[in-house]
Amino acid sequence: MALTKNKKVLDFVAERAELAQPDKIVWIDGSENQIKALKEEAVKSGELIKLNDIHLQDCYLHRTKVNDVARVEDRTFICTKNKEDAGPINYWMDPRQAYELTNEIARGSMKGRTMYVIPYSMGVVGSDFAKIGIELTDSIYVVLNMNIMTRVGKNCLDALGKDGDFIKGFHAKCDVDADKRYIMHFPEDNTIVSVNSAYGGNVLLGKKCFALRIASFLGKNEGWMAEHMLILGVTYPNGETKYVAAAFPSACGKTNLAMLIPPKHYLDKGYKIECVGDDIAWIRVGKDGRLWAVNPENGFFGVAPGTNEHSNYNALQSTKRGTIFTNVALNTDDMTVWWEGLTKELPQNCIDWTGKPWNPAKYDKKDKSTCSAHPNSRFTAPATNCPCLSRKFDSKEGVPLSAIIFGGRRASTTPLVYQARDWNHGVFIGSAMSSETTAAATGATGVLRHDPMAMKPFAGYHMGDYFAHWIEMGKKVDPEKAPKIFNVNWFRQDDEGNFVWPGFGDNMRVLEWILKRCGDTPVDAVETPIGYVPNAEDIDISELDYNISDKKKFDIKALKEILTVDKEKWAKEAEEIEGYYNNTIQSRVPQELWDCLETLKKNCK
Ligand code: GTP
Ligand code: SPV
Ligand code: MN
Repeated sequence: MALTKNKKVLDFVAERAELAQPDKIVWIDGSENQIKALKEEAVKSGELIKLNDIHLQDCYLHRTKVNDVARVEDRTFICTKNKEDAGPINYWMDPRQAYELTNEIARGSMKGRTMYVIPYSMGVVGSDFAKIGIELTDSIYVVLNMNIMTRVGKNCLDALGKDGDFIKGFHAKCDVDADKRYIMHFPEDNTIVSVNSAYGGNVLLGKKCFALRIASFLGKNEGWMAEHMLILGVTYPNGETKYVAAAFPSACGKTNLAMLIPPKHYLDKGYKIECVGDDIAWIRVGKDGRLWAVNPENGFFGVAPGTNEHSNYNALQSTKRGTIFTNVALNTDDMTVWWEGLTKELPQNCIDWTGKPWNPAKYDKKDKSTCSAHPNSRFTAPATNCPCLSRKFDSKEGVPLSAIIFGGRRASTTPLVYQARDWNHGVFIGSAMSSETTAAATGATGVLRHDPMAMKPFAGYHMGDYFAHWIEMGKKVDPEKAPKIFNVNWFRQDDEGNFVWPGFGDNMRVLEWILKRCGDTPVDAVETPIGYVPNAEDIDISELDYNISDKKKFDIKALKEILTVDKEKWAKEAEEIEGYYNNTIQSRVPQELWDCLETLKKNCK
C-alpha cells in the first residue's frame, strides 16, 4: 500500500511501474520486520549468504556478477540539455535520447519481479541540509544496502508532505548486461536512471549519483557544496574538538583517515579522533560566516582489502554487526569472511569472490587474479557501529571546518604535506590534483590522471564552473574564519617502490601540524614554490617504530626526503597543469586559477 498522498511521488511510482511492469510494488517503511523478511527472502533465493551469527551478527555476503564489480565511468552520463553544461570531462547524452534508450532497456524488465519503493533522506531528517530521494529498484540487495547507507522509511515521506519535491531514482537490474549498462543523471529534472548493474556506486543511487553528481549541481545553483570528502574531529586533551574535511580520490585513504587511531603517546595525552563521515560532505556557509559540513550518509561502503585490526580497527569493528559484504571471500571453516590483508595467515578453506574454491598456495600478492577477494570488494556497515563515531554525526547543523585537505596517490613530486597561501591558492591546488587510478572504477589501475578535488567522476556539471563555484564560496566565507587549505600525500615511494611514510594512524602526526597551522599553537613553515611546507623538526616522529623496507628505517632523513619540493619536477607539473587547463577544461577556468598557475611557473624558474 502506498505510504504517502504526495501526488508527485505517486505519479513517479505509477509511471515507472507502467514502464517496467513489476508483478508487485512494495513500499519500504523502514520497519525492522520488513527488513528482516527481505533478508530472509534474499537468503532463500541465494542473493545473500548468511554468515556466522556469533562472530558476525546479522551479517551477509553477496557476490555480484564478474562483469559488475565497480563504478563504470565510461557508462555514466550527465544528461543536460546543452552538452556544454556537462562539461569536457563528463560523458554526455541528450536527455531525450537518454530517457528513450534506458526506457527501451527497462521496458517490461521487472515482469515476474517486485519493484521496491525506497523513501530515503540524505542527511538527518528535518535538518536544513537534508534532501529526500525516492529510489525504485527491483533488487533486494539495493534495498538492504540503501537501508544501511541512508536514512530510510516512512518519516522521509512524511517530511515531504503533500507536495514536496524529491530526487527521483530508478534502478532496474535487467540482465546485468555490461553492454547495456547505463548510469544516467538528469540534473535538470532531479532524476537518476540506472540499468543493467547491481553494484555499489552504480545502483545505491543516494550515494555518488545523488549526494555528489546531482547534489553538486544543486549546490552550484543554491550556493552550497557537495564534495567527495571525509569529515573528522580531532579532540584535544582539554576536550576541545576541531573538525577537518578531506578529499582523496576513490580508494586513496578517506575511510582510513576518517577513523584513524592516533599513536599511543597521543592517546596517552588524551587525543582522540572522531569520525563524522568517510566519503561525502555537504558544506554550507553558516550564519557565523564559517563553513559547516554534514555527512549526508548513514553508513560506510568501505574497501575491504587491506582493512585489518591494525590498519583500521574502527572500520573492522564497524563490520561486526548488521553488515553486508560484497565480493569478499567466504571462509567455509566457520562461515566468516576473509580478504587479502585481513590476517597474515592465509585461511585454508575459502570460496573466492567468484564462488569458486580458492587455492591459498597459488596466492601471489602481485597477481590480482590469484586473490580470494576482489580488489574492490566492500563492506556496507552502519555508521552507528563505528566505535569512534562523532557525537556530532546526527547533528542537524553539522560541524564547523577548521581545515580542508586535498590529497592523492603520488609516487613522487608531491610532498607529504603543504599548505596553500590562501583560499584561491587552495582551490588551485585542488583543481590541479592528479592521482593514480585504483580498482574503485573499471579500467587500468596505477595510471596517473587528473582528478580535481577528487571529483573527476562525480561533478554533475562543467568542471570549469565547478572551480568557479569554489572561488565564489571563498568569497562568502568570513575571511578570518575560512578553513585553511592543505594538500597531503601518504603515498610517496622510494627508489625501490616502498611507501616511505608509515601512514594510517601515524597520519595523526600530519593532522597535528595542520591544526597547529590553523592557529592552535602557531608553528612556522618554509615558504616554497608550491606553498608552505613544514620544517621537518615540527612533525612529531617520536615513538615511531617503522621500517620502510628490510634495510631502511623511517627517520628524520626520510621525513626530510618526503618533504622536499623539487623545483624541476614542479616546473614540469606546472606545464602539465597548464596543458590540462588549456586542452581539457578550456575557457571556463576562472582567472584566479590562471593567476595561481602563473605564480607557480614563476616560482619554479
Ligand atoms: P573509497 O571508499 O573508494 O572512496 O576509498 P577511500 O578513499 O575511503 O580509501 P580507503 O580508506 O578505503 O583506503 C583505500 C586503500 O588505501 C586501502 O587499501 C588502504 O589500506 C590504503 N591506505 C589508506 N590509508 C593509507 C595510508 O595512510 N598509507 C598507505 N600506504 N595506504 C593507505
Ligand atoms: C568510490 O568509488 O569513491 C566509492 C565506492 O566510494 S562507490 O560507491 O562504488 O562509488
Ligand atoms: Mn568514495
